[in-house]
Amino acid sequence: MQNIVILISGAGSNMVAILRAAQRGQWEQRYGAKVAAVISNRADAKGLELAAQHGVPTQVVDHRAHASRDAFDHALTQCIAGYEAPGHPTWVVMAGFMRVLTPAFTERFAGRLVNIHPSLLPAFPGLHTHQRALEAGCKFAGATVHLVTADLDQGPILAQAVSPVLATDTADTLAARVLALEHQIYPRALAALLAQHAPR
Ligand code: NHR
Ligand code: GAR
Repeated sequence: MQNIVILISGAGSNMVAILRAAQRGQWEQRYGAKVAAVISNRADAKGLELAAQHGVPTQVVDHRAHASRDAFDHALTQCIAGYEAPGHPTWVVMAGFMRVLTPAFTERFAGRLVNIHPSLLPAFPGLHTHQRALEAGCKFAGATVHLVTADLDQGPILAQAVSPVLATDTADTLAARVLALEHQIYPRALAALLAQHAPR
């Protein structure tokens, strides 16, 4: 069995897209893969309720309860470790997860830690990507699925999707259009990873 642990901080719409794709695409049958848990660093994340509605166990690891980034990442690692099984790959899938992770964490899960970022990386790493793309006068924007390394938003690119920027766009309208693309490419990119590691 390949376990998937999804990390969220907020609405969880990418998480829902993944949960739906896993059901519809029969990930358990085809890849021996299952979403084992959803972990949020915020107790009030809307995505937690949605995960529960899908029958997925949820956990909260509150970053504010930890004195340092090291302490938070250690607690998060311990929580994820509860869903790891020896000899079975565990994927850690960041879906709107908003805490920068320490090198100790990214190395612990290297090659199995995936993120979706709302820009065409390497353009606009970090926060407020849509506003920055508008201010730069970009005619195209998009989203990137990438492996997470210690260097913020600079790990190997797995998939991208492109959207035109309209003259009438605000950061919100652009974000909504890009988000719809995220929901398409993230499950697809994950399925490709799972297929590569499926028992055969
Ligand atoms: N950590 C590492 N080491 N490498 C990456 O590539 C990471 C990462 C952690 C998160 C996601 C990223 C994004 O897709 C991500 C990639 C949060 C921030 C941030 O500055 C930046 C980039 C991303 C996520 N967070 C603030 C912080 O102090 C908190 C902001 C908030 O809570 O709203 O951690 O965009
Ligand atoms: C998504 O657009 C995701 O790419 C972005 O936040 C949104 C989360 O939405 N991620 C980041 O900005 C990471 N810093 P969701 O919670 O509905 O999936």
